[in-house]
Amino acid sequence: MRIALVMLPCWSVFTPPLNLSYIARVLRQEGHAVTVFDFNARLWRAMQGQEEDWWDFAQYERWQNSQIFEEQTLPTVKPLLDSLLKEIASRGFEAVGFSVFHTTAPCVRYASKMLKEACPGIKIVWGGPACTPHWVKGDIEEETVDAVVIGEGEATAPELFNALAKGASICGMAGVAARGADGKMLCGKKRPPVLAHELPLPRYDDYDLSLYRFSQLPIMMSRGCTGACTFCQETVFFKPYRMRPAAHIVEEIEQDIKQYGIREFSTCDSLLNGNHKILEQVADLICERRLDISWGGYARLDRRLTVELLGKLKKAGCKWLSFGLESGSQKVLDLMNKGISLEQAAQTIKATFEAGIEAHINLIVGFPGETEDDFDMTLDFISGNWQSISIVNTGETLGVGPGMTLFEKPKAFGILTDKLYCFRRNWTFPLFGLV
Ligand code: B12
Ligand code: SF4
Repeated sequence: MRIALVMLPCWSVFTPPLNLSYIARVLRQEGHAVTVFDFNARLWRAMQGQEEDWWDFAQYERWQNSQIFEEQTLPTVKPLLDSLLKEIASRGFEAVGFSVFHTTAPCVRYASKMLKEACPGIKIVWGGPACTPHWVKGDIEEETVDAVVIGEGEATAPELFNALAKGASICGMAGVAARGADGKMLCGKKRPPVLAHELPLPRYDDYDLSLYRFSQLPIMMSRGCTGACTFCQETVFFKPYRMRPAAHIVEEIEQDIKQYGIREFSTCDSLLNGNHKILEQVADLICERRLDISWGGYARLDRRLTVELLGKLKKAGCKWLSFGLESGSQKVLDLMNKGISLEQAAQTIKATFEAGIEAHINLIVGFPGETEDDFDMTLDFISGNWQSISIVNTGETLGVGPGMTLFEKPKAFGILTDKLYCFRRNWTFPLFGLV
């Protein structure tokens, strides 16, 4: 089957997308003719030079909020976007796969409708972290999309596209949500977790690597997380936590250096230190093979991140670790089910700094039950540990979405609004002093 895989705005322009690289490889293994289009990066480049960078953190609402997208963003980007989409429409693809994040969703909806109109018979497939049954139901029933891959895509996508190529039924296929005979959404059962070390290594020959903001490549050493924070969807999406064997990770790093001459890596793990033993082996192997690389990533404030291990990570090129501290109030951390103590958090941040690795911290504001006093404690934690903290990512107010415990059991957290299904802006919950 002739398949186009497409990334639309707005997603990170730091590196080529890892998800489409994995999906492209497994589809090619099945004999499909796959072309990958990173229209996100191409649009970003084409729009350089405007006053504001619409790919900047502060600008995501332009892409994420459907109303703002349609009324303000689309009128500006339409000529460019349409010319890119025409590239797909004119090349006879039989199916198009889009990667859907909350930040790409309005644009994906627009492109899906446009391509269906321009190329009757074309099959539209979505996959990505925003694709939960709850969220895609309307799009499936309104025929904006023919099939949605729910969860990890590497096992589902080959079976799905093989069936589409044969004109076979996809209804009820594991890992797929599609329209049933009655026009209603039907979801197949969940698939077992993907073992990334059994997959072909992702490649980046499809991309113009000069387009990206940094000369970096993505790499994912593990999938999932060992935590179960009540505001996080991660544990539902990539479940359970699994880390690739160290030798397999290092093989990918060596391939990327050899193939693309790039020595800087952007890790796509939700949790780098879910298996401290393998992480240490990775560091040892990188040093043994003198790979001279740099990298950083998300980690948990865990006491097993010892001074010794941090020293090894530093030698292996780790430049920064980004920790989900979230709050300086133990009460709020417990409500979040973070599983960390503030004392341990302070120790790990200090040890990270002393090992020569930048410690970044991420905060969440507006968790149900958080009061102004709790927020003051967060400020106190930062001022008490500022010498060891390199960056404080303030993020935005708490968002609530499918998969999160907060979403599934809102009443348990005193959330009274029924307008939960939205990210950040629209929800009507007051910031402090919650019920
Ligand atoms: C690394 C990362 C970043 C980095 C990206 C760096 C880079 N290399 O470019 C940075 C820090 C820039 C970043 C920023 C943001 N991020 Co981020 N990020 C991640 C993280 C940790 C990894 C992303 C990744 O590459 N995953 C690996 C790939 C393989 O997984 P995947 O994309 O889910 O793809 C699989 C499936 O979804 C599916 N699939 C995906 N696409 C397709 C397409 C088809 C056709 C098919 C069949 C299947 C399929 O198959 C894939 C393989 O199994 C994820 C969490 C996670 N572990 O995934 C969060 C995550 C993607 N980020 C998220 C968010 C919210 C953001 C921000 C909006 C945060 C913010 N407020 O600023 C920004 C948005 C960036 C932007 N410009 O638009 C959310 C997205 C939620 C959602 N539902 O959309 C996630 C899921 C975290 C979370 N649990 O909340 N992020
Ligand atoms: S530690 Fe991070 S990735 Fe893991 S469940 Fe908590 S917030 Fe999600």
